[in-house]
Amino acid sequence: MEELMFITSNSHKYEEFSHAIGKTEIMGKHYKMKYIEVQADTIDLVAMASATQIASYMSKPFVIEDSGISIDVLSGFPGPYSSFVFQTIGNQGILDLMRDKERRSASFRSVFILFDGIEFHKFTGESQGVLETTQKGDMGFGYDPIFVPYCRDGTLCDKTYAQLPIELKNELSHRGKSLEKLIEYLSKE
Ligand code: ITT
Repeated sequence: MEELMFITSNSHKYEEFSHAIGKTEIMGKHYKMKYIEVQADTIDLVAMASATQIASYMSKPFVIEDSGISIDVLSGFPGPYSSFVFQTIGNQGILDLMRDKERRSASFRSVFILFDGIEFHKFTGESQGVLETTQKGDMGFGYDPIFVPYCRDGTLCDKTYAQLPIELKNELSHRGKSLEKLIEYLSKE
């Protein structure tokens, strides 16, 4: 199988991708590039618009991923604006917005788009969890220190994503789930 290019400026995302495909025959390649993201109301639309734009000048197969966190009590904020919000107010800003909020449920969504040279294919994953009241852990990236996921048995984990090594985060995470579907699809090809 040809190398599969993952176009992302985010090395952590690539590392998670790399771990997930590690046990398969898929060969990955990191194409580190920040492309201009179209702003849209959903993560799915942002992902598809970005892939379409890149495919207009890239004829080789590639994948891109768009992801974000949605906080229920804030009506889904920051959702597709997750990157901008992280760069501006960051985790402490989110914790400040959530101060005194009893309802702390949130979810991550990951959307991978595969361009196979002809067509686009979409693979999605979600993970539910709750927001911590303080930042915990130093692994991972972005909102990982404030997000406590649910474990496979349906109980709340006792750790944030930032306290889990990549293998464990991948078992539970939105990206782990979308990657599972991508890998299943590619393995059948
Ligand atoms: P790309 O070059 O792939 O676009 P990016 O980091 O800008 O890299 P996104 O546009 O998909 O990625 O932005 C998603 C933001 O949501 C990201 O910057 C993080 O702040 C946050 N995020 C997404 N997945 C996350 C995860 O697994 N853990 C923590 N934060 C995450």
